[in-house]
Amino acid sequence: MIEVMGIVNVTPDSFSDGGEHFGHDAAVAHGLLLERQGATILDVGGESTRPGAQPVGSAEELRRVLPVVAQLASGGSVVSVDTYRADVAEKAIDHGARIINDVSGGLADDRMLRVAADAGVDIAIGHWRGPSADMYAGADYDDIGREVAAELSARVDAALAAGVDADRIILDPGVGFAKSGAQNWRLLRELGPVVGLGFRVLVGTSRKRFFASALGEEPSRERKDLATAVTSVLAQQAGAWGVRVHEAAATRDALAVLDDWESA
Ligand code: PMM
Repeated sequence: MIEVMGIVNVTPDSFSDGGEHFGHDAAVAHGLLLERQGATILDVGGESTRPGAQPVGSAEELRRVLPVVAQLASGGSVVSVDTYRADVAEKAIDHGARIINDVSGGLADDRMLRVAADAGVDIAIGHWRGPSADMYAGADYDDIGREVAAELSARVDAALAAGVDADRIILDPGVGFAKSGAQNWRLLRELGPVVGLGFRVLVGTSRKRFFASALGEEPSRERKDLATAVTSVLAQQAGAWGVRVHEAAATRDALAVLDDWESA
């Protein structure tokens, strides 16, 4: 079965009642819940990278994520840090993170790939064409599967040149990053060129806006999680190594059904 990366957001919503300490405790508790549901990696992030989101700055990001990374890692969880800032990645690694999850693939901070190389950790390199605030400006493709693979391949070259070991590289097609709804669907159908690059492939569809074409404008979380579980199955069939999800139980169940289907 493929890896299930559970999303642990440490953003102001999780601080909304009871203050910061409560926010950190709630995030840790949520991470442990995701593990009980079957998550094998916990992805801790302190800044939203959704379209239109505004950056928070590294001091604030560190304040949000470090205590959560430290507590989950010291309890034995495999922790990744969802950041495009090299200093945040570096400090998170010092606090026990074992994977850098950079949606920009090192493009947002030119020190990132060296941080990954020096620390000898895994790095997930996302397909990215610019910051969240204006990412749709780059949503223009003729042959999306091949273009995304070619751009990821260029980031692989940069990572190798920075000294990252090839077997530390994970590639992510960046669903929702500089892609329209229809382009996301097309990319998921055309994961072959990305998988064909020969690295582990991580796919993040969870609760994303592109489900609106299937589910309508404001589906409930439950419906989005069911849709996410379906795309988790399809991603595994397409050759993915892992999926990144907000809710792990539905995806685990769906993957278990797929395992029985495939092994029968
Ligand atoms: N998407 C988001 C954030 N981090 N990381 C990876 N590796 N892949 C993704 O697709 C990805 C990510 C944005 O979605 P969220 O705000 O729901 O976490």
